[in-house]
Amino acid sequence: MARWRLAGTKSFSACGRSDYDARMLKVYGFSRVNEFARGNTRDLRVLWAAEEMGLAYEIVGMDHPNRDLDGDEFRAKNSFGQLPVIDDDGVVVTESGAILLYLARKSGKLMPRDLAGEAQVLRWSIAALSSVELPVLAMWFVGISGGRGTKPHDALRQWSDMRLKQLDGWLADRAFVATEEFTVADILMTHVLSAGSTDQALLHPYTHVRSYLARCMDRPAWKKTIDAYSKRVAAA
Ligand SMILES: N[C@@H](CCC(=O)N[C@@H](CS)C(=O)NCC(=O)O)C(=O)O
Repeated sequence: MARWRLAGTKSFSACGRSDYDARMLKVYGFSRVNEFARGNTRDLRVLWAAEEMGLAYEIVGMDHPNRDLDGDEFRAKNSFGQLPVIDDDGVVVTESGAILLYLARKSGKLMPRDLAGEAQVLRWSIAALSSVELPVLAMWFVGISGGRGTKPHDALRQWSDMRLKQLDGWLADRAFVATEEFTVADILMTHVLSAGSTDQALLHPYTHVRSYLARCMDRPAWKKTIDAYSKRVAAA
């Protein structure tokens, strides 16, 4: 149910049709990005969620090396100049976690409707983006900045390892991280754990984490999302 166009263009190229609907959900995602980031970018979280939810949406393709994210029009939507961003008939939301929670509430999918169930999804969405993503991303960043083998890098490895061990214990008797059903928290946790910025060697000791990842990534909606992304997004 996705259509796409490039930023700055007015008509859509899907099937050669021009069926513009200003009110349709717009997902700003990469159309071109550097080789390392391609396949790992956080717009995939939103695209995966939209696919799971069966939403009709249009992808506005942004060319990162062409500095599409630096333009005034885009900066007015996200002052950090980053993707993903959505524009849902004038409701602009940035931050992948906030976007997924917004779409879940709006669609009534991938999050229970009762307060207690919703609290578990909020809890594990924030855990994915703070308790887990923070140390693994910091470790990656220090590593690529020349810090591999240094004390700060070792400390970040220990911090990451501690969180993954704790997560492994939590997942020992659970199919999904927040509730008995797959939710947006699983999209966030799966993407954090599987992204190129997470050293995959860190996951080796943790069999529950690895089987959880395999279970989530085996979902048809993820396969469809990454397949379409791979065809659409060019490497720079
Ligand atoms: N906390 C943000 C991080 C977004 C982010 O890091 N986006 C990256 C792509 S994965 C980006 O747009 N990078 C381009 C840049 O910073 O120039 C989120 O979760 O949405």
